Amino acid sequence: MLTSKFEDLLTFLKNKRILITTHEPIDVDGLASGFALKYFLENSSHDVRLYFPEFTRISKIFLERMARKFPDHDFSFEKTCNLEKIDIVLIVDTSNLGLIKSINLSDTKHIFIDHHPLNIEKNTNNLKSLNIVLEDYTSAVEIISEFFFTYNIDIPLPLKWLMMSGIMTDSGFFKYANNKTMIKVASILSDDLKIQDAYLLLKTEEEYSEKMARIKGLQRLKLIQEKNVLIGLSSVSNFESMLANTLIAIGFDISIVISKKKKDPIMTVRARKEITTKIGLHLGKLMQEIASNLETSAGGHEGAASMTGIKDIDMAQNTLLKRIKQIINDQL
Ligand SMILES: [Mn+2]
Repeated sequence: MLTSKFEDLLTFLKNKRILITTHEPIDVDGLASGFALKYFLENSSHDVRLYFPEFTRISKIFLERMARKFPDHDFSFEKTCNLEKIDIVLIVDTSNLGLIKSINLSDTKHIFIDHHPLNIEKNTNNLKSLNIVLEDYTSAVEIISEFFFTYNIDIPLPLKWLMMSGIMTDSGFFKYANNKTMIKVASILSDDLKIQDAYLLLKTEEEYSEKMARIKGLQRLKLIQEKNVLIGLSSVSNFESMLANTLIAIGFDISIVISKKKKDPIMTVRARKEITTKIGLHLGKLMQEIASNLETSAGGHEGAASMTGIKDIDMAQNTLLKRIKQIINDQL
């Protein structure tokens, strides 16, 4: 099945000018997927550009370390892009155009290669039949690695490092891994890529601002109990995902954190696996449903999702809380 999808895509891409990009800011999986796909397509003589406008702090540090470790590998990419010279955009690690803020891709033909639930309503320039969206993959770069395995293309060592790192970060260092993840990992690891070394390359010290955000977020914390389900609400100006994860780590079943950043407010939500399974909650889908009513965009997985571009963030938080309470009361 996957082979025929790949065949269709590669046939379509022949002689086209291709741009690869991902969500912004770019995380390690997006970064790894972009570089790996660019290499694969260049290796089969395609005309490819890679557009990376803005990284997360961790992926920026990671890329600098990779470039130092492998000075001969080509880690080049473009920080600006001219869509006039592009025939098709391949979007990796997201299927939500709302998460690509620096350019407007809605008027350009594009294809998604992603592991999040598909989000393409009102989107006419998406070539739907060519999308490769596989939700049972823990990272996008695992899907990209399938191109190499399918066509028997050797993966250069620097790309193996990128792939391992993408898989490790997106699987929460294997906490959310499934059997397929581990089989893929086994086929990527080699004598010159040891898993403990990959950990070291991703390890970063927490910054002062990050610690402050966590402490302030905990000071503002509000506990809501709905039928023994513990929900934590808080707000920070930055590091909302980190705080949402912290709340789950300290014992909440569900955490909703908002960030009232001046230009682009964000709401992020997390839930424990036991609770999503128990009450049939899919945060990615629920957030998309709420986002479509608020004319904004959202995306994510079963246990983690976020929404951006919200006009009234307090109202969005209340709406989400109300819907979650409703689901809890219906199911428990
Ligand atoms: Mn990903």
